[in-house]
Amino acid sequence: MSNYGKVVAFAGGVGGAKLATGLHSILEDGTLSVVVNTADDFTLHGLHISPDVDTVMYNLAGLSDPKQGWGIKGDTNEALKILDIYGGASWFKLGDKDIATHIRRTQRLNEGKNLTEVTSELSSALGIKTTILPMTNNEVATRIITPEGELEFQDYFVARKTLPKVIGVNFHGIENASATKEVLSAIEEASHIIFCPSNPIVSIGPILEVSEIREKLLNPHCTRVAVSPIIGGKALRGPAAEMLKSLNYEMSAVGVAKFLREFIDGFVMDTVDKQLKNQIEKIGLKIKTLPTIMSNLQTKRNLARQTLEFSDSLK
Ligand code: FO1
Repeated sequence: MSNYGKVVAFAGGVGGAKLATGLHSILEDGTLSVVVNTADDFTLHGLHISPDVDTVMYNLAGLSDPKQGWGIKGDTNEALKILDIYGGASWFKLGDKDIATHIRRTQRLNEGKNLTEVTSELSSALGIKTTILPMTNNEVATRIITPEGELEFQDYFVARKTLPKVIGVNFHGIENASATKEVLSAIEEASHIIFCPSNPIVSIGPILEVSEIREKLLNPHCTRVAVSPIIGGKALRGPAAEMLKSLNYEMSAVGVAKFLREFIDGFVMDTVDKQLKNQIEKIGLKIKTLPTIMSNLQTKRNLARQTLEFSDSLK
């Protein structure tokens, strides 16, 4: 194992969690911090749900449902069935085991702990040696602007299956969101910053909109590399490609590179996109083409190692 010093990864949901798992599995204990989007967080059944934090946490703990990428493997929906009988919301599939995480998180928040402290308690209890850091302890809520009006993120993403056309995106509360001291010191101490292949608009976007994080990234002291979530013009999962298009970016790795250009030095994209290399080099980024589909632990580890080697080569 080479020594990469301290590494910070930015991640949102499923794709981000996969590369975070690869990094977690090849780096020495305690050297990786994963800064996670919390703008998808919401309250349901009186419980504080942090979907992206949990997706990263379950993946790093080896507990994640391999098919969905989110939730806990082997989980059941018995509680939801009873909630449905009572007339409670059942559109957001909270598994029986998963509900324990939301109950405990909500309880500890109500007892006065902040989201960073509670996340640390939960992930330590699951035996995770990597630091999982919510991007902020303040409330931020992604709202999707559509022709029928503004939709809450999970309403758009899960209840409406990403079908409404996206006209714009708004991160409610972002102006008042402070970066935590834990996130700022992790960035200050990092030798490498890796942008995992998460939706650039609604997963990485909110992290970059936290002003103190943004400022730190714009005044870099280390190398910053992003991995494209768009392969051959499509996202493996979710609406990233369509969102880029509706916000006037190319619906390809080029659109992702342009969206992130001021925050990164290097860009990793899939080998199927190698013909886009010149276009991205023209915007001043160094490029590496690699197989980026992560279907098992070995491919997650390979992409993590090759991305860090590339980042190291940019020093
Ligand atoms: N995604 C879905 O597509 N349908 C669901 O019912 C759903 C439930 C769910 C429960 C807990 C959790 O942590 C995640 C869950 N997700 C579900 C995933 C989540 O909506 C997305 O992965 C993110 O918010 C987008 O990054």
